[in-house]
Amino acid sequence: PGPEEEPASTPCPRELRPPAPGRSTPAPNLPATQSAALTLVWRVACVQNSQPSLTRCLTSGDVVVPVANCGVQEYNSNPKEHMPLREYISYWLEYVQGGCSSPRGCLYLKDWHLCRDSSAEDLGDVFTLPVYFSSDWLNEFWDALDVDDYRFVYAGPPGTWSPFHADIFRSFSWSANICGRKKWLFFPPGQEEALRDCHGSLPYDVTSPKLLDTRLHPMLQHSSPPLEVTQEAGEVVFVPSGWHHQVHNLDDTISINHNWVNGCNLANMWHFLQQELRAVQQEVHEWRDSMPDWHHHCQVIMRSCSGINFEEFYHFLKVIAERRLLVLGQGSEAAQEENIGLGLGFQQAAFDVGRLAEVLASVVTHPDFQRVNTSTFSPGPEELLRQLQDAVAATTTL
Ligand SMILES: O=C(O)CCC(=O)C(=O)O
Ligand SMILES: [Fe+2]
Repeated sequence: PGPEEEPASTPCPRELRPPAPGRSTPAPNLPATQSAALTLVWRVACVQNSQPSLTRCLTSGDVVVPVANCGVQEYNSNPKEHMPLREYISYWLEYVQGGCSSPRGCLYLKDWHLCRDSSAEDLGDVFTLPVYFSSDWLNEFWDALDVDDYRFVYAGPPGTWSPFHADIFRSFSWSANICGRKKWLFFPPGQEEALRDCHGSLPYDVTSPKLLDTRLHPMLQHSSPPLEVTQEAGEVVFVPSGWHHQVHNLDDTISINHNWVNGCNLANMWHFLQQELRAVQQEVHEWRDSMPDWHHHCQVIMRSCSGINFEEFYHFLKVIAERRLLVLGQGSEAAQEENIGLGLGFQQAAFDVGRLAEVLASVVTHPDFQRVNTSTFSPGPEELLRQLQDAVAATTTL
């Protein structure tokens, strides 16, 4: 769909249905917005709690933030630079005063790790996380290692936008608008295939008139228009796993965005990692027979392209699994009393262990995982799988 071809506006389900704690049936993997009580509570908490952190950062201005230039395409993304927040804010004012134009281009503060970079001891001092989003294994994993996080702040004037993409590791994301509105264009998993150009590449901008060129985009006639959602100020958008999307800020907009993996999309992540490895293996296929350690090199390349390899995926599973086994080992009452497991309780731990066991059972039988040297892993993959399966058997008999 190009600018002349206005995409059909499909009504968005205005009900937030991410996986709720303790549910054994996962919620549907569909986009949703929430604007009622949850958001109100969250907004109040966010505004109050952000006083000592976000506002302090905004006023201190010395903090250095990542800024993308939306007017310059670099592969299917935008080049980023780092600048003091103060400088970005004066750019922003100048851009708005100039009628949404600036000789410096269209700059977007994005992927700012406010929580990681903040001096706050406790995430709760930065903002309050709604319980619906609290089963968040990526952040739980990084917090346990105290290295990184997948919690971001985005801020930019009208006209700033994020190019077409699906989220890292096929994670969910959620996006909460502190102020301003965003227009989202969503494509269900698989529908991005019809948007590929004749070289097999996905588009950078799905609203570009270039997509109307049938020689360049021969499969476009088979595509459906995107699901279009306008996210109002104060609303939270749930971004389902594997849905490609493109996002445009319609106003001066500040949002908090988290990437998010848990028992409901863990299998999607594992599926994605297998696809990524296959893509790497195809790319370097011609050296398979002549290169010693070809399989190991594929894992190295995969890590640098996708951010993770099979060994690290096992480590991720292990960290979460050990924490859930601890909750189950304490018994339901003790776990609830002590509020271990991020306050999600015994039932959530039982659900998570079931999903971990399913995915780990597939990981240990994968031929490329069997090539990884696991002799120093503690516990080893088979042992961890046995512990998980025992825990599943014990919780299903309760
Ligand atoms: O708000 C944006 O510009 C992009 C957000 C996004 O892609 C996400 O939350 O997954
Ligand atoms: Fe995204």
